[in-house]
Parts: sequence; C-alpha cells; structure tokens
Amino acid sequence: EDLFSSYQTLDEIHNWLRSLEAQYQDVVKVIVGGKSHEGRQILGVHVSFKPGNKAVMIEGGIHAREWISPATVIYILNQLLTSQDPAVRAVAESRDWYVFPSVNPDGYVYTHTKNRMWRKTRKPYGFCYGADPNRNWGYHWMQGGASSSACSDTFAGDKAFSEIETQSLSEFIDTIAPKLDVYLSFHSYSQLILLPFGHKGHEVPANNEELHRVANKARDKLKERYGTKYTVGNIPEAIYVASGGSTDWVAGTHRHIRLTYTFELRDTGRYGFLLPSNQIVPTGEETLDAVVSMFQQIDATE
Ligand code: 0X9
Ligand code: ZN
Repeated sequence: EDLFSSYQTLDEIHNWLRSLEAQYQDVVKVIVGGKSHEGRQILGVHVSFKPGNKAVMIEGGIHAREWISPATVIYILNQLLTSQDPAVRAVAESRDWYVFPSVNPDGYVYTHTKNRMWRKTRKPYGFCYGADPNRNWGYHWMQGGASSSACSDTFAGDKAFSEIETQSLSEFIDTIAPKLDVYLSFHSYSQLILLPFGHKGHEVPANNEELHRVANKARDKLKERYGTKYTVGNIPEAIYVASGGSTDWVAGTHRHIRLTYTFELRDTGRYGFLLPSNQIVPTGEETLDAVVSMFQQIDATE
C-alpha cells in the first residue's frame, strides 16, 4: 500500500489524518493535542466505535529522526480502522484511541528538509537549538541521564515543560487521563519494550510484575511473525537511566493507568534510524501483534 511504501512527510501525515475524518464519519475525529514552537499543530485522531469504552493514547515521533515511529503508529491506526482480523477488530472496538503519529512536528519537518539526524525540538537556546522532548516532562525532571547543556542531544530544557510541545501535550493528556488505561510511546531503535521509570533511584510502578508479564508475552507474540527479537525491562536496566520521559510522567502522575510502555522499534543498529522503508510494513505487522496481545491479556484479567 502506498502509505507504507515510503516514509510520509508531516503534511502527508496531517492530510491523511484529515482524510480519515471524512472517510469514517462518526468514528474518527481530528484533534489538536498541542502545538509546536514554530506554530505547527500536534495533530491526532480520536477513534471511537462506541461510547463508554476505556481509552488508549499512542504517541509517535517525539524524537524527530526516528522515522519508523510515526510510520508504525500510522500502520496501527490504519489497521484499527480497516483490519478484518477478528482479534484485531475486538481490540480495536474495545477502546477509544487517541493517536498522535508525530508529536515533535518541527523536528520531524527539520529531518525532512535540513538534517536527517535531528532529534530534539527547534526552540533556540543561545547558539544551539532544541531540547530533548523526552527529557522535558515534569516527573523527576533532571534526575539522571539528561543534560543541562543546550547543545547536547539530551538537553532537558531549562525547566520541566520548557517546550510548548510537551507542555501542551501534557495538558491534553490531563483532560483524557480519567479514561486512559494504556499509554504507548514509540521510538527507535534497539528492539526493546521499556517499563517505567527511567530516573535514578530505581522506582518501579506498583504493578511492575504485571507490566513485565504482559510485555514478556507480547514480546513472544511479536517474535512469532518474523523472528524479530525484543528485550523487555525497566528503563535503567534495559537501556540506561533517562529522566523526563513522557511515559515516566504519564505513569508517575496518572497512577491508575494500567499499562505504560515505551517501544524501541527496529532495528538493532544495522540501519539504525535510517531503517529502509521496505521494513515499514513488517515492523507494523509485528508491532501490532505485540500490541493486540497486550490488550488481550489485560482484558482477560480485569
Ligand atoms: O533516550 C530515550 O529517550 C529513549 N531512547 S532513544 O534512543 N529513542 O532516544 C528511551 C526512552 C526511555 N523512556 C524514558 N526515559 N521514560
Ligand atoms: Zn527516541
């Protein structure tokens, strides 16, 4: 399918989201989850098949250069709307979905126009640009694995929520939080399913054991399709100490949310951020397998 034969620009993603609203009237609504420093919208959709469902939020593209993240989020969204697989349909219709493929739109545009390897936002800080939007959230901000120097790729910002992108998106999340039971954040690369928390001090969520169990089974499901191997773990053990991430703020401030995960998608470094576009569909397929498995598990054990 054309949507998945190459990586989409921000305009293409936004136009596609708007086209869904026309195509799936009464099911899909375009929503603005926030705004960017350069004045772009953080555009998403709210998918609702019936009233009264719990809700899921899916965040992609917080790091600009991780192009497989928006692509995979788009793949999942498209499957939620079009799949005829009964297992996918059951999961799709069991939730309200808030899906934001590209939550760092300035950075994403910059990777398409100026510097393919850009990671951060694009707000100027003296001679350097941008804060790492995954070090900028206000839960244990600057407590490990983040930099205070503006030129660093892991610059946390000059205070928590210094970036309009994280500030505005967090306010949006607050408004839907009472309905949320799952929050998923997509990055690349390394093939990991990461559990909160990332800051120093070894805090783990109250249901850490459940989070491991659900992710381990999802990892096994993911591997069944193409043999892709993922590792599961809390952030400091599986990758490194890193504070100010979106999932840490979500899990730390909205403690009723049952599952909060960060996916590090394909690959393990052969292509890294420059994952060839012929891997969009297989990455989407196997990731959807994992995501479906997560919902099946938690809905089987209320
Ligand atoms: O460092 C990050 O932000 C993520 N890895 S990446 O290579 N995509 O930059 C890991 C994020 C871990 N999650 C939190 N620290 N909450
Ligand atoms: Zn990332």
